Amino acid sequence: MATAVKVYGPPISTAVSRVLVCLLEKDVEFQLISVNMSKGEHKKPDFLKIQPFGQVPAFEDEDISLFESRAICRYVCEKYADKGNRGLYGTNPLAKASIDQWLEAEGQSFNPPTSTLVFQLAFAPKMKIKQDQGLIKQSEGKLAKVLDVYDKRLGETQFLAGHDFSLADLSHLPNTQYLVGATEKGELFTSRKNVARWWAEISSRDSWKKVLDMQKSV
Ligand SMILES: N[C@@H](CCC(=O)N[C@@H](CS)C(=O)NCC(=O)O)C(=O)O
Repeated sequence: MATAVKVYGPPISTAVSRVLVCLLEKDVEFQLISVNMSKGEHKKPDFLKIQPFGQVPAFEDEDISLFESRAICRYVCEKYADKGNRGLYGTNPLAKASIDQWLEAEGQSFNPPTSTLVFQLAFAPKMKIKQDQGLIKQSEGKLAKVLDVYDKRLGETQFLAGHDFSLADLSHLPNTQYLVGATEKGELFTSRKNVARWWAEISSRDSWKKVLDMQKSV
């Protein structure tokens, strides 16, 4: 019998929650293992054996370990192709390439400004770190340009990679949730008609609601 895969890290981490929502979509049993980041557990030698950069998440499936949330999600979709949402990472080369294209757009274009904004606006105040207003303004400008591209695309197709919800959409959930739910920058999303429609749809998936519940229960 297959054992549950292991995810190391707190569910409030954007990268950890990306992996959790993927596992829930794929209906893959998992065990969430706590890593006390305020005590620096993610920088300890034992943890560095599975995540050499000292970041969360780390992931184990039987005797293999992986890091980088998007790589873990791709692995989960391929390894557990027959479980849960079978179309999450496409079922033919073109569908996969289209999903990869938008997944890369998320990682390369969307993530840099949004992760900066999430840190500056949602985490820095709680950590009593001074906000960098210049960086916030610059990131907001970069994000607006990315969202203009998304708004055009989402006026043509229901989801980023086509007619079906995919890993590409899923990967946007963590950062967008913080920006819409915990900062005053949600308007960047809600003021763009097609992006707003897309966000309402992807954020109301049961898998994501379960991740939000996990975040609240920590
Ligand atoms: N690209 C990595 C990013 C991982 C990452 O930045 N994790 C953050 C939490 S969301 C972290 O561990 N920060 C602590 C640190 O860098 O020391 C991924 O997607 O897995």
